[in-house]
Amino acid sequence: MKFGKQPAPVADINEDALVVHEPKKEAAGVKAVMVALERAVAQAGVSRTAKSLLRLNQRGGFDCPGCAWPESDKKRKAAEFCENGAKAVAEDSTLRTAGSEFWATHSIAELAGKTEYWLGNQGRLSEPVVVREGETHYSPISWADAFELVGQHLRASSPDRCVFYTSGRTANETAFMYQLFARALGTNNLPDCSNMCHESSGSALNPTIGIGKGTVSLEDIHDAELIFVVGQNPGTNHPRMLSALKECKDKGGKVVAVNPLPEAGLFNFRDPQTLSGVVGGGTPLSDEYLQIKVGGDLALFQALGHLLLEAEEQNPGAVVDHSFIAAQTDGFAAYREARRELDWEETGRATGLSRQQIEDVAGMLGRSKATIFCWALGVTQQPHSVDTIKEMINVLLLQGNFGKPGAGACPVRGHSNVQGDRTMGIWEKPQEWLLEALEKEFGIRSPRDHGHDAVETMEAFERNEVDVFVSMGGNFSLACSDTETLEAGMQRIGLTVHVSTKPNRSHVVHGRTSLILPTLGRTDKDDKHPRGAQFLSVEDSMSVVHSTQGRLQPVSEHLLAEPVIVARMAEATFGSGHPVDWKSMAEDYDVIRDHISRVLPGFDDFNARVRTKNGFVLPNPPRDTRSFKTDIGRGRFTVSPLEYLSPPEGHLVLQTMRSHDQYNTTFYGLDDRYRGISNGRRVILVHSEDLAELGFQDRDRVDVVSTFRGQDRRADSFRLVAYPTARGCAAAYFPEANALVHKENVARESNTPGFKAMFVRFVPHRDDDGELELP
Ligand SMILES: Nc1nc2c(c(=O)[nH]1)N[C@H]1C(S)=C(S)[C@@H](COP(=O)(O)OP(=O)(O)OC[C@H]3O[C@@H](n4cnc5c(=O)[nH]c(N)nc54)[C@H](O)[C@@H]3O)O[C@H]1N2
Ligand SMILES: Nc1nc2c(c(=O)[nH]1)N[C@H]1C(S)=C(S)[C@@H](COP(=O)(O)OP(=O)(O)OC[C@H]3O[C@@H](n4cnc5c(=O)[nH]c(N)nc54)[C@H](O)[C@@H]3O)O[C@H]1N2
Ligand SMILES: [Mo]
Repeated sequence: MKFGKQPAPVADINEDALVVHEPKKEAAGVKAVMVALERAVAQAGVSRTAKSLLRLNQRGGFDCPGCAWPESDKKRKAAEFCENGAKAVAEDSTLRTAGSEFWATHSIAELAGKTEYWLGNQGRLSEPVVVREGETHYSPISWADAFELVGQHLRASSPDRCVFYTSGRTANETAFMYQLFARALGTNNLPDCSNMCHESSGSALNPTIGIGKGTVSLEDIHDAELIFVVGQNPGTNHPRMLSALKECKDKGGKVVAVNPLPEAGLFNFRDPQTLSGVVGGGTPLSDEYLQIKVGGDLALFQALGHLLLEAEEQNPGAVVDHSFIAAQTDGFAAYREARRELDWEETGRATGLSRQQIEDVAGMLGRSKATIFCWALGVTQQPHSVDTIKEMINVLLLQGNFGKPGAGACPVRGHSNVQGDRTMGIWEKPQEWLLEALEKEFGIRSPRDHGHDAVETMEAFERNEVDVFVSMGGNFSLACSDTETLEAGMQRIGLTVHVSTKPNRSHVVHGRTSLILPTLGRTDKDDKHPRGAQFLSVEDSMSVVHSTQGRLQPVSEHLLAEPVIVARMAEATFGSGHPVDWKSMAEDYDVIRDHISRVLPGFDDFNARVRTKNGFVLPNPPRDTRSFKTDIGRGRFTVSPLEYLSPPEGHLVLQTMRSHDQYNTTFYGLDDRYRGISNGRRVILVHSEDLAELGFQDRDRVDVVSTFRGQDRRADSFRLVAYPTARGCAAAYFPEANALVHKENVARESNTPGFKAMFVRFVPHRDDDGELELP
């Protein structure tokens, strides 16, 4: 293939090169565009960059692999992209490749000593490779032999000992085939990244509003009178959301940010696509900033509910939407009773906020006739996350903020198709109707027992209850909690199969036999089919389903499309005569969509509607008809006891978050620009007064110990950095700190790891000789 010279390889991270600057107070601007273009050109060259960035999020182009924030269907800007979307595209379209030479040069033991930054930057995987028990290096294998190996292992095992993980970049059609494969085999072991992400949102929303998704459209964001942005860092993780917030502000709306960290994107946004954003001062975004303590949101929303009810009592009819509550909901009386009294002292301890601050925000809520709560991982990854989100729903129900313009619940999803994967049936706890529909459509027998979620998968590894682990994208060993336990478990599995685009840590802490199967990415052309080029579809955070089609020449001729890989794994496992026609689906994705249209509600006429200009919106009862399809047919108020995180003496509460230069476990670079941290990642951000109280200084090198129910976990050699976070709270990067998350530290009901709920203490770092290291 004639792509010219490969970009130069990268050096690994040198933590001693850490540089710390003042955090920024504004996001985006021209700098963002410059950084994005520079990175893209370095990885992919000028012509591929031009081709890919111009097709990004355009009609007939491909869906940004960055995040799940929707595109506007009214006006798409010529360059509907953000800095981090462009970086995600550069990652995908890079000209670097990691082929047989790479795997022959580096032993697995050597690769296990590299950071994720180095591994991912080796480039796109370009041919299938295998390592068998006793071997030290991966070596090439033909596709046919690779599939045969998968088939042999799956046939030799029993279905309940096989696990099929999905990362949320997987498109709808692939996801549908993949869950069908698992169920045809006989298991619901379908853990996914959602288990570690917004599972708490689904667990709270299904019983309260009857749907596990958000209830707003992009227009609602524009039209809202008041938007809360809770536990979310949109300037980095959903940069296009800033344009939507700006539009809301331009129309007179107000924004309240709730976050222990003063994230730049919450304060000021310079839209790089408008002149004023380039030369002017930008738009101030948040009208109120509540610097809450980590884990304090349940207390905050209980207090807000209390104050709204109090205001209603003083001025009946002014705040509470009684007719909506009477007609559409259940449980209001019990909720009102539970929120009648409030312990302000305890609320202060839990939130770190003053009564005045909370009253001011309650006043804004009381005056707003159309409110949206947006939230993300700051509220989904704590023991009481499900209760927190239910409490947010209580406050929305109280004012009737469903099914009217500018109002609703907006869990801002992560991976670009994580919501679609769930719609397609990637779930370890499938509902009966889905299993029946699959049986009717395909003549298979679907298993009824619930399968393993992500944390249960790790526990099953530990108990030697897994023979085969198939991973459709993702990087499970670093994404989940308790890294050491997880990696030890993963190495006991008989066969691990990774369908991937880039080398990652999970490839080098593999099962006894391990396959890496390279696949096409979002930007790649998928045209090796009897009926020509095929396209796929995705669903965004606001339930809009639309097509996605890459246009770039793949970097290697040995890549297969994901639906083809699933079909061939299934054929190798089931042999001929299986009731499902895998081959037709792999050859023509319309066949998959026809099946989907008969199995899943809301997908009638899928093939025609996905070809329309803006795709189509899935049914959403709270949004469409103000109705709630819960078991009682009504929206449900709930009562939760107050809960927050109280660390033992000498400990802080540690949250983990993303830098501005990473995509989950993939690192684009080493510049967390808005927070002012660059070149190093093993840092812990701590308030300067907490540092002083604990007897440490800025830049001290420490080992970190987390404690959970008397059991410690440890991660060595981090730098403490004085940072204006909320008191009593600390922050570190995901995934460096995942080793500190005890496997049993999870959210109740959703079983999501407590990635933002660790109790940690610091001990001065000792080097290998036991010498105390001087900072
Ligand atoms: N560029 C880029 N984009 C991404 C991703 C990426 O890695 N890079 N990842 C994608 C994925 S999969 C997801 S799920 C999303 C994640 O999007 P986010 O949820 O924005 O991700 P995090 O970096 O985990 O940031 C969590 C925020 O919550 C705050 N927080 C922590 N604890 C608390 C708390 O107790 N209360 C409150 N109120 N706030 C708290 C943190 O300070 C931080 O600002 O982004 C998606 N988009
Ligand atoms: N401490 C801590 N841990 C966390 C979180 C946190 O906030 N804190 N967040 C959690 C969340 S929200 C999530 S979503 C998970 C993420 O967990 P995962 O989804 O498992 O992880 P990623 O890092 O997104 O996966 C990256 C890998 O996906 C592969 N890949 C990329 N694009 C494609 C593609 O198009 N096809 C295929 N087949 N493979 C592809 C590449 O090989 C790359 O190495 O992590 C969770 N873990
Ligand atoms: Mo996520």
